[in-house]
Amino acid sequence: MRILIALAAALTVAGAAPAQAAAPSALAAPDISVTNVKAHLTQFQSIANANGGNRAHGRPGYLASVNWVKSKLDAAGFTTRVHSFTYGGATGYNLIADYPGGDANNVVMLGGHLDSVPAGPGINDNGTGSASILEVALQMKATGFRPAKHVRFGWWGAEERGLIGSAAYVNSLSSAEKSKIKTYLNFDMTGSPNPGYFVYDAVKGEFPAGSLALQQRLEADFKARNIPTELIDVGNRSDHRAFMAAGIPVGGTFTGAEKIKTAAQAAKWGGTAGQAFDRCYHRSCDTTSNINDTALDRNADVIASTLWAVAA
Ligand code: DPN
Ligand code: ZN
Repeated sequence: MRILIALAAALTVAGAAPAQAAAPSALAAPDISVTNVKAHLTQFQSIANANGGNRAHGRPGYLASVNWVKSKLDAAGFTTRVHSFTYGGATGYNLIADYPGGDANNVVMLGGHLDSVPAGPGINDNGTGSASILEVALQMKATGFRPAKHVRFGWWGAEERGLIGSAAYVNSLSSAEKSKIKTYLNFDMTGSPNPGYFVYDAVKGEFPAGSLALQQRLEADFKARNIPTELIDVGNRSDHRAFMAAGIPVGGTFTGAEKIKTAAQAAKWGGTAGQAFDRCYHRSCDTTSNINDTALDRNADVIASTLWAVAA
């Protein structure tokens, strides 16, 4: 028995040799805790409650959201900066956070909008994407991830006013800085209460070359978890637009907004046919009650596994 174990151990070591030769960045992505993501959503809800019920551009709940996310990232060792712009007579803010290290000429960027509409706290739209990329960022540090590429995160202001903050950020970059960004992944509404599992359609969206590989990566990461997906033509409806316009490959996931879930989609994903993916879209009821935990969890895990693969 002992000899067999020793032999098995020797075989295991021999078999493992190629894996050991792989870079540390090839380590498996962490399983993102939905409990942690939901704690961030609770924080956004508290910020809205303390600031007139919303986190909208030009309102105090927006800047409070920026400052809170920034404090979490600063504590984890990210290099953060607030990029200001003006829109509609108010100052807007993007939060940019760089994870130290990696090839500065080869940047992977993840982003989502942090503002809500004035009607409500914006927990699904887009507390979810904001909280999920925040937790993924914190787990990079917690797990000691050392990607070969440089990783940067963006939380965008004034998306709800017409994709203003992300456009201001991209327009603020020199052409040299833009050309260093090789990938932009967008996460806007990832916990819809009657969820679908959508991946941005690179072909129908006429995304820049390189985007199809990102679409396929996201699709594969859902498939690996046995989650069926559909492609969706998101057009110009979120912050990937400015990056697209700059020729940067883009991708993203989405769990649905005002559109109605079909019977075929309900058969595939569960939930309620004939009802919107998010009945509280842009309404005061977009609170912490307006979240499907499974969708939130699955998307957060896909964000992490895609980042670990793309930035490796
Ligand atoms: N951009 C979202 C909003 O803030 O209203 C809605 C949306 C997200 C639509 C992603 C399509 C795709
Ligand atoms: Zn919205």
